[in-house]
Amino acid sequence: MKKNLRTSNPFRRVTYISPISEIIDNAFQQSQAVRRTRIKKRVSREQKLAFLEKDRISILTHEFTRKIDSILDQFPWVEDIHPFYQELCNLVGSIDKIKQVLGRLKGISNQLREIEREQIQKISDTNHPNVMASVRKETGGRYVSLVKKAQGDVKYLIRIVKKLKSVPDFNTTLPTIVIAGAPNVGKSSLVRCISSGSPEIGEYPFTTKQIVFGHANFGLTLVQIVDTPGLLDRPFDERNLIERQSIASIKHISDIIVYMFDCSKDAELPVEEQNHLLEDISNEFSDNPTFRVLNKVDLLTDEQITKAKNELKTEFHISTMKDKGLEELVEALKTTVLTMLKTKDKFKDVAKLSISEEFLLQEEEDFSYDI
Ligand SMILES: Nc1nc2c(ncn2[C@@H]2O[C@H](COP(=O)(O)OP(=O)(O)OP(=O)(O)O)[C@@H](O)[C@H]2O)c(=O)[nH]1
Ligand SMILES: [Mg+2]
Repeated sequence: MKKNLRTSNPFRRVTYISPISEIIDNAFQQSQAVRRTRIKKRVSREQKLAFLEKDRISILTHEFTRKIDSILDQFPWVEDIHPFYQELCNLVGSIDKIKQVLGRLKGISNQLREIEREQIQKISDTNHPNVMASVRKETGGRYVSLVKKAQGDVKYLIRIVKKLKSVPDFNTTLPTIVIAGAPNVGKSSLVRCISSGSPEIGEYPFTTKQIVFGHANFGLTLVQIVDTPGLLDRPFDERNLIERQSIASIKHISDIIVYMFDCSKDAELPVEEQNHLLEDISNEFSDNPTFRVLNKVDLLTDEQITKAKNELKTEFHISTMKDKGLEELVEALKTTVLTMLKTKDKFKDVAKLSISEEFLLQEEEDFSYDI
């Protein structure tokens, strides 16, 4: 059951993609190692040579196709992967290009087998040892020039995997809370306070450069809490790759957004821009419930907090540093998650797994919202 719940990062199962130069070197080493071939009955010298050269060609073909097929087997079928990982593919490369590259590699693998058939026939058609040896050499030459055409393509796939392999796994059936906001507002600090995640916290902006997942036990279910890199208030086209990861997680994996404001004098982004950023996110990327949270209240006066309430419509006023207001925020998140478990179709499996009916009924009485 656990296995079904997990959507692992499909790029993690790519163990190794050999560069073309390595594929060539390895194939020739293997085929040159064939010095004699096993023939049971007594045959002429020419026939023995023919067997030997055919073996060398077969081993060469096997080594080339084995390595290229292994790339095709390991590389995820990009059309089937979760939209979140698809979007990340498009951030670091392009799904269309990946499909073209994989198609070309498949074509090369097929061509290698066709050439093998042709060349082996040529050896069968001759009795001259010199011709046999030159057919084998010619085969090697044709293979090398064919696979060299894929050099750039294979490098491209290696680059994509390198960039995407470190993206964490996530679980599509667990409720997911994405913590978003401008740089330095305290997103990572909040994730550390309320989940198992332990992202780095820094006094400087853009400390977080990659999405980090933490988990929290909300009693009824586990939830995923996602720390995201800070966003600036600017159009999508102008965003860098780091910011685009945040947007991808808001767009594809969030069920709830916690948007954090920093109104202290150290705020990285003016308050108006923080507010505008939130409007942009809500309009463009998400219909999900969004919690407006003012952090660092320990640095603010009561007047400043009231101003934020009025102007930014902040609903929660916390200090991750002084552990203020966190309980209220978590309780509100729990309530929203509970509603989602009961009403959203996508959580029906996790709901079955983690909630006993009895407990649900009891919870219904405790909470004052309509189903
Ligand atoms: N005074 C005060 N400082 C805080 C509070 N929460 C976080 N900070 C400080 O704010 C700075 C930024 O905190 P982070 O949690 O790294 O902020 P972030 O939003 O994850 O930053 P980026 O990853 O760079 O976008 C750190 O120096 C924290 O110690 C708070 O409630 N009060
Ligand atoms: Mg951070």
